[in-house]
This record gives sequence, C-alpha cells and structure tokens, in this order.
Amino acid sequence: MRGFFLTALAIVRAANVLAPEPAPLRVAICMWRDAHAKAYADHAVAINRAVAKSKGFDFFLSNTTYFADRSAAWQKIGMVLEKLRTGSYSHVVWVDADSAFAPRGGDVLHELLLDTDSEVVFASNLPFSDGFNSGVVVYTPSPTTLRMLSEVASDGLPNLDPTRESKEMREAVASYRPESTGHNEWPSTAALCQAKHEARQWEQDCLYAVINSPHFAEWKASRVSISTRIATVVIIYYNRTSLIGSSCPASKEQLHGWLEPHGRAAHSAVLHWAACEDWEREMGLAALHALHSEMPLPVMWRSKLS
Ligand SMILES: [Mn+2]
Repeated sequence: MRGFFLTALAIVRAANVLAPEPAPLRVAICMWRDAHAKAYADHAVAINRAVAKSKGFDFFLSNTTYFADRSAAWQKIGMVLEKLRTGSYSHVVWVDADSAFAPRGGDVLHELLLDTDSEVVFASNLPFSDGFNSGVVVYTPSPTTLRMLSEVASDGLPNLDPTRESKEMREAVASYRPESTGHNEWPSTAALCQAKHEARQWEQDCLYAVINSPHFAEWKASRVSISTRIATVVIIYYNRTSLIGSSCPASKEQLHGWLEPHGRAAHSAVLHWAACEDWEREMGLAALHALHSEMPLPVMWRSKLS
C-alpha cells in the first residue's frame, strides 16, 4: 500500500515537473477621469489604487486627451492601446471612473486572470442587455486584440490585410451593416462610430460594431467572452421590462444587499455605477471606500508596510 502511494506521489511530481510553468501575471489597472467625474472618481481611484497595490498590480490614472474630437468615454481606447503596446503587461484591465473593486474584488480578479484563456473578457451589460459592457474589461496584448482596438481608434475603418483575407471576406466586410443599440442599421461601421463621438454614449456602440464585423467573427466566438465575475452594474429597475424607475446603492446598508453571499454582486470583482445619478455614484463609492477601510489589510500589503 505504502509503495502504491509513493509511486502515485512520484507520478504527480513528474507531472508537475513536465507541466509548463504558467507565465507570471503582469497586470495594469487603468483608469481615466476628467473634472466632471472628480467627486465620485476620487473614491473609485483611492479604492482601485489600494487594491492594485495589495495585489502587486500596476495602477495608472490618466486624463490625457487621446481623441480631441470625441467624448470622455472614448479616451479609454487610447489609454488601453498605449498600455497594451508597451509589451510590459499580460493583462490590461480597464476600470471606469464610476467603478471600484468590491472588498474581496482583487482576489476575484486575480483568480479570473489565472482561469481565463480569452484574449478579451468584457463585463456583462445586465440589466440593460445580454451583450457586453465596456466599462470594465480585461484586455490581453494579442495581435487580434490590438487590431480590433486600432479599428475602434480609427473610427471603425476595417484594417484588412489583402494577402491574408480572402476576397469573400473582404466583400463581406464591405457589405457589413452594423446595428447600434435600438437596432438602427448603419451604412458602415465608420458611419456608426463617427455618429457616436459626442453622445453620452459612447465608444461602446463602436466596439460592438467592430467586434461583430465578419473579419472578427471567428475570434469573437473563440477568444472573447463576457463574464459577470469582472463587474456587476449596481442598478435596480423597479420595472425591469421597461427599464423605468431606477435606484443605485448610495449607503453601506444598500451595498451590503449587493455584496452579501446571495447578493447580485457577491461574486464580482468590481461594482459599476453605470447609468446611475452622479450623487448616487459619489455616495455609493464613498460608502464602498468606507467598507474597504473596515476590512483587515491583505497579508501582502501588511507585510510591505511593516
Ligand atoms: Mn461607467
């Protein structure tokens, strides 16, 4: 019997030796804010900076204008591309200025990054739609991720390599008519993206149009995913079918309802105050900030301080 266990142990050890070492995570957490968002963003930045530090992730806050003719929501595309192109990161995690880590959210994100083999992981857009929300996203520096984001940056002009794409594919892309939210059909991705520069929404429709283009179909199906583990939109509609009458958490008590074991955000890394009022964002993120201060410091952070 003892011999059997020793043999089994030897096999397990050998398997461990043969298994390739997973590449170490090199994670950048990126945020962008302007003066408009300052009141609530200050809390989100403080939380996310501290969580990033506790996990050994790099944290970046920017207010660089990457696209002078486009609204604030678009600037994230420039910042994410810049960080991906450094080649220094295995993952670049985008976090909106109205979004911050839950008290154990750093560990949730860490586990997700170790688990996933997707090149892009979007947050879920529930309760608004079944699609993705671009407010919290994990990007990896894969060639296709970079090409997709470059197309969004260049207003949805498809970047096709004629030596690699078939004539049929080039024709399919040329005749592609994207749909935006509300199912309006647009004559081209570029027309849709350009129409979204000024509106409060946003770069997200352009991302949808680009990702749904035929030349990304295979990649989208195999290497892009949507996960509720990344973020939860913390809004409740009193009438879900018509999305009328909403409320977002603006106190510690209301946050507990989302974070308790059966709460809707219990297993998410980040809470996102999408479509909430600015006062709800400010009070809610202040309450979340206070919850973090009540938590014992993570071990790694504590050891750095001592
Ligand atoms: Mn947002």
